Amino acid sequence: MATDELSNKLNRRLQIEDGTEEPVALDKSEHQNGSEEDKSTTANADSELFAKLTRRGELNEGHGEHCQPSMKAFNPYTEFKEFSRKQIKDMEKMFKMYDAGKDNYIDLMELKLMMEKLQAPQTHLGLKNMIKEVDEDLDDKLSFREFLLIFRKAAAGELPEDSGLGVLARLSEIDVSTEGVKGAKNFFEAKVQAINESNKFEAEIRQEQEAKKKQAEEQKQRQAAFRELQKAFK
Ligand SMILES: [Ca+2]
Ligand SMILES: [Ca+2]
Repeated sequence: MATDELSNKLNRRLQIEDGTEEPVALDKSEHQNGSEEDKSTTANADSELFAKLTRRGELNEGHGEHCQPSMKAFNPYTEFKEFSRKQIKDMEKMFKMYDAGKDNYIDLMELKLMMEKLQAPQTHLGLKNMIKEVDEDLDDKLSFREFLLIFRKAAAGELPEDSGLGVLARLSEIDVSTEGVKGAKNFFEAKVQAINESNKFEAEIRQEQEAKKKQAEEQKQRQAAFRELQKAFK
C-alpha cells in the first residue's frame, strides 16, 4: 500500500516535471499568495523529496547501495549471548593486545606472535589453517567478530583440543565457563545456561520496553488531564 502511494506520487511528480500534466491545487495556492522566491524554495524541497523517493524506490527494488554487512554496527553482546559481558570484555582486551598494528584485525603475523606468547608456536601452514577456520569474509585476517567465533566454537566443543584454535582458546586464560570441551554433560548444562541467559536478556529488554510504554501512556494521560483543566478555565 505505502509503496503504491509512493510510486503514484513519484509518477505524478515526473509528469509535472515533464510538463505533460498541469499541476493543480498545490500551485494555485502558490499563485495566490506566493512570491517567486517561495516557489523556488518549494521546488528545492520538491527535488529533495524526489531524490528521497527515487532512493527509496531503488532500495525497495533491491538496487542502490545498501550498507555492507561489515558496515553494520556489530554488537558482540547481542550476537554472542552465550558469553557474559565480562567474558566478551576479556576477549576484546586480548584481541586488542595482540592487534599490534591497531587496525582492528589480527593478521597472520600477529597471530604468529600471539601463539608464541601463549607458548604454542605454530607453523606457517598451521597459522593459515587457524585463520581459515573462522575467516568468514575470506580476507585472510581475523576481525573481532571472527575472533569471538573461536571461543564460540571452543565453548560448543567444536574445536579439537590439540588444534591451533583449540590451543589458543585453552591458553587464552579466558574462562569460557561453558566448559564445552570438557564433556557432554557440561556441554548441555552450558547450553541450558546459555539459553537461560539469552531469555533473561530478552526479558530485561522487554521490561525496559514496557516501562517506556507505561511512561508514555502516563504522560499522555497527564496531558489529557491538563487539556481538560484548560478547557474548564476557558
Ligand atoms: Ca592488526
Ligand atoms: Ca576475516
